[in-house]
Amino acid sequence: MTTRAPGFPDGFLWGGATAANQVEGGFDEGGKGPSIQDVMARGLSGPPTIAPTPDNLKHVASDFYHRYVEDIALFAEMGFTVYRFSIAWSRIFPRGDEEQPNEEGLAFYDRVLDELEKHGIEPLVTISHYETPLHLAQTYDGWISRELIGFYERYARVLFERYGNRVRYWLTFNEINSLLHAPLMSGGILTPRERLTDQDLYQAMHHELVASAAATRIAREMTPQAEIGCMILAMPTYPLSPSPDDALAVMTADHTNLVFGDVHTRGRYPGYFLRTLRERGIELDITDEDRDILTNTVDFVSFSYYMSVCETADADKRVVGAGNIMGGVHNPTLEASEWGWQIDPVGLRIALNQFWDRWQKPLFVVENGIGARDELVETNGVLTVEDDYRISYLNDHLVQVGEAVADGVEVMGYTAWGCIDIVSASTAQMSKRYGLIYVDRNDDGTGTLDRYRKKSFGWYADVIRTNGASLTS
Ligand code: BGP
Repeated sequence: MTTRAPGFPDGFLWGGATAANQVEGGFDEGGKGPSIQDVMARGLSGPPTIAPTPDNLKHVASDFYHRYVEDIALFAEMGFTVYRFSIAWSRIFPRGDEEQPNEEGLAFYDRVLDELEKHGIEPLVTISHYETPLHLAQTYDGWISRELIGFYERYARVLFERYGNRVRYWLTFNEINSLLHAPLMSGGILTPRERLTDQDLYQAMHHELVASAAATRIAREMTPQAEIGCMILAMPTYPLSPSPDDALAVMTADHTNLVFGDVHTRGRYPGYFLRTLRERGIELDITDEDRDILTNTVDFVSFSYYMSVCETADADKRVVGAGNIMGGVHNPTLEASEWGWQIDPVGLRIALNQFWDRWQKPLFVVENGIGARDELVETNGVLTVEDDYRISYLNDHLVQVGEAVADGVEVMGYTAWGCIDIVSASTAQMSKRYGLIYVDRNDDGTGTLDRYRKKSFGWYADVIRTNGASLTS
């Protein structure tokens, strides 16, 4: 094994990422209203309930709501220079359509920012991460309704007003392209997928894109030093065979994801997308004002990366397997995680190059990691997790980030997903762990919630301290 310095630039931001609904808990404290996650006890693996149910692990989650001081101190111990977290919309607007925000909710994030400042950690804030207020889902069917744009604008305005002088980096919607695959989690749309028309789904997409661009416009007016990014679920797609038909199938699959970045960086819909709409008989309600708002393009593009997939035009071979929300056709050359997500570090370099070549905007890897079952063991009298599998996953992906930097791609930073164990978004399990910090909580809700440093904790601290020079390839 040789050690090499992949040459991360000076000032590269190193850290971790979480989402409010998966880490905070305190689901009904401090005046918070319910969000869609409070009725999604099974995540994506079961239907929502009418009202919150006591088996929902997200109600306590990792208890960051009460333990953020300790957790941020642990992040600082690893040397984080950035922490990506989301603000729970329903802490700020408990129903989502009120005129006035909830002061207690705002004060909570003041305290979080205080802690980050104390440790010199740059905040990277996701405005909406899969936690639409439940009232907006139940009353408006989420983003199908144009009214959501106004509610989101008001919410964004309140955040920029309150935190604009403390937060430089903002993301508008988490994995905005997942809307087409997970309409409830991503778009607060309660109409079940089988009854949801393409017309409504694509209209919801348009509303989110307008809201995202509107937030960018508002930020420019209110807090000019802010940098606004979009956030895309990256899923590099390879042809299953060398046939041109498979290559074309890849292009079409890519388009359904890339359109979101295209609009965010170019300020208008691309021709291939207008063709899709025409061919499906979808007529979007797009006003002149919408078109104008969409021209407010982002400063940078952020994305999550966990895996790649294959695509084929051959219906018999088109067997879609497990994966991050959209899944895809199994790649026979790759290994997979325990949850069937195929591991492909090189795909991260490919995604970085593709996005850079296409959009010419600085890129930020804001989610990456492996969900695995961890075992707490005693080593030299200390409880820890010997998670060499996680170290190897993260190492190999970071080496590819270094390769992309060497390719000339502008990469702003890297935040490891679920840097502290949290509840899984897709399966709602605690046992699907991503953390460098172990949280003592089980799938049945038992556990002390105590925190333990995993082996990967010390490993990541070294990577950060050496600005990537300790990575091995
Ligand atoms: C992304 C989401 C995250 C996160 C991650 C891992 O899609 O942005 O919220 O959870 O995937 O997924 P999971 O928790 O399902 O393993």
